[in-house]
Amino acid sequence: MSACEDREEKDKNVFKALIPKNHPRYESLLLREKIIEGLNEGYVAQAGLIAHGRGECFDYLIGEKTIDPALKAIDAAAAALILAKHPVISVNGNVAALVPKEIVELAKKVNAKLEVNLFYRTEERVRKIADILRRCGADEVLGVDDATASIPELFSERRKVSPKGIYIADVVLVPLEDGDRTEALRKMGKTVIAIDLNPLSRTSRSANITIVDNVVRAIPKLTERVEELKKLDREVLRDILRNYDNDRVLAEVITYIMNRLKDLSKELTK
Ligand code: PTJ
Repeated sequence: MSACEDREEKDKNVFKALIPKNHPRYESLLLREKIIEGLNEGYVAQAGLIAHGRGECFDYLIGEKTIDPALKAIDAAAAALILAKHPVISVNGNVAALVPKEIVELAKKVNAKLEVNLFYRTEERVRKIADILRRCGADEVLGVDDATASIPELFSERRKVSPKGIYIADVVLVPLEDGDRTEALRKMGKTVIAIDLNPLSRTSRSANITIVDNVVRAIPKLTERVEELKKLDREVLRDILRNYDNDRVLAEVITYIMNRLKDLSKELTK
């Protein structure tokens, strides 16, 4: 049994023993446990817990499901990744805790490189995350000993990137990102795909394509769409990208939330 399978066993047994299966918030509590476990094992940043809580709040607002605007963004993201020459998937602590196996699977499907890139970078966390990805089947993980290049005009630890990865990438997938790096990557001429539950964040507003959805739903759906869209002509994929308008999609998310809240408020007062 590989260590990745070990993790799955652990999820099934330990977490499920802690949280009663019939708990109405079972799925959500399970995700919390994964983040807490990552913190205890030393690869999730303390701020990762706060980021997760913010994500939970926005997930409530969209009804904890993948909404139509996110599906549009997923299609555009799949097209961009398939068309990319040097796609790279950036991995941080929360992603390693929530979707390690799924992110490796997506990377394989689109021939993308996996690179560990952390806001709260420590060499110990980098190594632990790389180790998790390898145990989940990654052949190569960048950003460990080779984070020798620098993203210009970026002063956080996130500036440290691999010259074989993010530095030369044309398309970068950045789940749970901070706005600064998204803007800096855009300035370098890269196409940035963000996954962020907060449609108002600077990351969401500055990425080329923003999937407003939980990474635990978005990554498997993106892999599924990649499989389907791979069968299409490249010109059709280019059309999907040409017709994609990120501001419009973000506006649709906000409208969706407003309408949902109006409906919920009506229900309470009828
Ligand atoms: O592992 P490190 O050191 O790189 O640190 C990672 C965190 C997440 C702590 C760091 O990047 C950070 O501080 O991020 P922010 O600025 O808090 O932004 C995180 C964004 O991700 C917020 O807008 C959250 O709403 C969103 N978010 C949180 N959980 C999820 C999420 N989006 C999608 N899926 C989630 N599960």
